[in-house]
Amino acid sequence: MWEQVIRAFQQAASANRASPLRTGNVVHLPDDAEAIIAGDLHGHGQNLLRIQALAGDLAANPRRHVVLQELIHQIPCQEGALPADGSHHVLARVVRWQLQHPGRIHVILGNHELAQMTGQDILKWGASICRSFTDAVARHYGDQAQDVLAAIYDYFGSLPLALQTAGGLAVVHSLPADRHMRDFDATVFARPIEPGDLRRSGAVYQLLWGRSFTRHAIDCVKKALGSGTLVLGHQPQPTGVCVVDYDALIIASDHAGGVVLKVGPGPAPSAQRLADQAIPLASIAP
Ligand SMILES: [Mn+2]
Repeated sequence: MWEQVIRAFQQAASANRASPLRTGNVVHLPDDAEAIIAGDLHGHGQNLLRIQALAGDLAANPRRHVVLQELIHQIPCQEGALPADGSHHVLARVVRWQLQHPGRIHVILGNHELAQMTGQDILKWGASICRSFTDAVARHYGDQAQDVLAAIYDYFGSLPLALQTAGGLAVVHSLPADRHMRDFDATVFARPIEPGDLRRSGAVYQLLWGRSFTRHAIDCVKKALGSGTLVLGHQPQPTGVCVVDYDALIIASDHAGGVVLKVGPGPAPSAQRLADQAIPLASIAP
């Protein structure tokens, strides 16, 4: 079983790196594509099933693509309630889905995958959620856990930073904080990622960890990507969706009130229009 899992992560990582839709660290969907776009998933297996149900038969719908982000780490909602993290199962299901439909399921990099693969810890209520993930992998894979983790981390390293539709709708996990805008290197979308980009002062770290979503940051990332509207994750959204400005919104897919977007070909809709048309995951039978 572990050999198959390792092989799946290796194959998916190779496919991510060699994707014909990818330029630099951005995936560009074809002109006629329709996209189902999810926010942070955080190991929510039921919501992954709902997204898969909404995506339906991808073989019979060749223009349909799916965009996912922040797959791992189940986040405790109160002190002392760190859940046993089953998110590696959700991750493995996504990777199998990717391999079943080459070039159709796109996962973009989130700060939780970055932290997990680089050993930068994330603490919640004083407990390490990165440790919780490795413990769960160790319990499940025993002696092979280190090899499985190495394959998972290589897969994380293969993930693009953003995805864009032909109409200029871009999906990116987060934006740099205002205090980093002066030194943020926006060429990171187009050039090879260096180890320094992943460290605290690096461009990938800044991009994925910022929380302020200011006008300045939105404009900077839109300009770097050449995009019209940004779909973001990262910030928890109790109602599933939050309009930041006319051209930026946040969605979340990691709880019972989460949503997804379904976007057709054509010019990127406004953030408000996308929010109005967001699909509650609870409305989809898994
Ligand atoms: Mn995040």
